[in-house]
Amino acid sequence: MKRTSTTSPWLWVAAAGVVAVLVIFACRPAPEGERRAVMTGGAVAAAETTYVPPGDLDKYYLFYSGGHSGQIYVAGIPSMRHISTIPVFSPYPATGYGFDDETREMLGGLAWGDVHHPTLSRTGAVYDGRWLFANDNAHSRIARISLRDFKTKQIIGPIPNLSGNHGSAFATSDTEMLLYASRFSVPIPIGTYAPIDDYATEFNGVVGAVNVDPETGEMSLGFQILTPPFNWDLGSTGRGPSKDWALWTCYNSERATGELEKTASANDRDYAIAVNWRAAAQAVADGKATQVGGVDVLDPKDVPGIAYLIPVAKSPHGVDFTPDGTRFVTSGKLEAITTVYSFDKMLAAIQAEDFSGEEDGLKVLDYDSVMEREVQIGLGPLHTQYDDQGMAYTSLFIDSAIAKWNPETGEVLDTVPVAYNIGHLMVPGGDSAKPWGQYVIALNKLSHGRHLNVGPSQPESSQLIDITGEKMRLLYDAFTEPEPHYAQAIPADMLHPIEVYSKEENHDPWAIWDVTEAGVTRSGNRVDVKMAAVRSSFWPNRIEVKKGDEVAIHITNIEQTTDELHGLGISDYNINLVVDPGETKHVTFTAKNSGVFAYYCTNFCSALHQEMQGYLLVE
Ligand code: RUQ
Ligand code: CUA
Repeated sequence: MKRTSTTSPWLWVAAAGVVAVLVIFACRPAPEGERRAVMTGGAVAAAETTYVPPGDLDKYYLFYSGGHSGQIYVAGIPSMRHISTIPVFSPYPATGYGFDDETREMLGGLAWGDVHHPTLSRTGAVYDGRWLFANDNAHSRIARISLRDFKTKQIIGPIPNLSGNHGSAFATSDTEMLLYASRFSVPIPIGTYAPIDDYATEFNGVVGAVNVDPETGEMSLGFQILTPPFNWDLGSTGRGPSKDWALWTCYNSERATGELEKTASANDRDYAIAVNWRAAAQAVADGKATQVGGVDVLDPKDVPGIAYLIPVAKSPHGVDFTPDGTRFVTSGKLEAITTVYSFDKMLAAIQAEDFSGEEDGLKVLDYDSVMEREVQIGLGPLHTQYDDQGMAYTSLFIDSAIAKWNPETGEVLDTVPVAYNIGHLMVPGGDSAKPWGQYVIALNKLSHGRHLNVGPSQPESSQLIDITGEKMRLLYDAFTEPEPHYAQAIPADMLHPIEVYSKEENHDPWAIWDVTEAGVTRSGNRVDVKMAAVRSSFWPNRIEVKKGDEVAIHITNIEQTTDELHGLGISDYNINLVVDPGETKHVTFTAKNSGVFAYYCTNFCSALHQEMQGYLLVE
């Protein structure tokens, strides 16, 4: 469906002006006075608040996305110390991730992903500490990490028909589904060709759902809803009264191609899409979907009532439900307007068929009927989080600040400068029905001058801010592994990770628990090695094979002692396994180079760690 363009030259000039402002402000260092002002609470008081004395532990786990590093980083709050790296979409030699058969297969031959939005599993819209999910913007995948052992257990995708899995992964109230939306529109199924001139009519976006098994967390393909070729951005899942709904905002409702910086800002308003995912799932169950690219796809033209469009301020960057699920908030990046919408009003407008337009079968709800108030909180408003008192915190990219405001009155209560150009912000539980409040973390896009100079690739930075008082108080600047996007945090006492894999739960058929069971068996040119690792030797400590053999090493760390890891590095064969206590791992490879190759333990495990070695002899 083609629409006539409303672009006028002066709008382009206006858009270019805003872009210029963005560029100028993006590089503004904080004046000394400002820097001092944020420390008015006193450096000593701030230090005391963040100091975790030796022997003490942090209060929260912080999980922040590593962007195109493909990883999730774990830190403690309030110390902000980086304590662990969870490899998700990229190999990580430190834990052997991506080197053993199982994780190599899970990565599917891809060497990176682009993690933006980790989401903690929830029950009744409250974090339950079972799983952490994360999206891959680059290859349209979603991963599940178990918080029992902080390891990636499953990667689903590339999800069919989905290009740019950015508006993802968002868990529904009881983690029945993970919802996603396409950032890019393409002709679907992926692999279909259409000329770019047909963008408005032949390209499509999708919003969709991955199902999550309530017991095991296993993800499976759910359904998709066809949308016009808008660029979907961040979303939010409802809770309480709105728990069957989810929303995403879009940019480029103009359906422009090329030079989006100008052309995609022509319209006065963009849209949010409100999706009744429960009604959509029911429509699929009722047989109303068509299979496209191997997924059930619903066309809103044929299935009314599953999705609606809502006008939002120009060039928005996401939507955020309030903890009670009665309101949702969007902000326009190019207009200093944050809009508070009423979920009840949205339902009433749907009931009354209060529509102001239509786009490819999607009815557009009348803006004035759905919104509750417009608030001006600062320049470049992006994302909003909530505390335990019902107050909202919005990141202001252009102002380089966080504003605290009351969503019920629209009153701005406080603003704190950040360094610099904040993207996301995160309050523990701030996207759930139960925010813990206490802190907000500013995930900043630029940090210049806040850390020691390490050359052109400057350190990334996050800032910890105390929100327990009326005024926000900057506490701490923390280095953040690149590329920080969104984060999640959960009280430390809600997680109880295991320390060893118990022998009883290891059902691997190749596992051995006594060094006497170790050995090499051959059948044809296949060689299987049952290997045990225990302080401070490998059993066997020599493996004799012939050039061209297919070799499979099945290694069990037979220790049941905390922190007693062993690694298996094989020189010149690019093999690097790390085996936790009680764990069995497998690596299969072709012995393609003849010679004698040492293998050794990579994790310092005992006084005789250095002696923990062996030889792979390839004849
Ligand atoms: S986006 S700076 Cu990738 Cu989450 Cu908003
Ligand atoms: Cu085992 Cu070092």
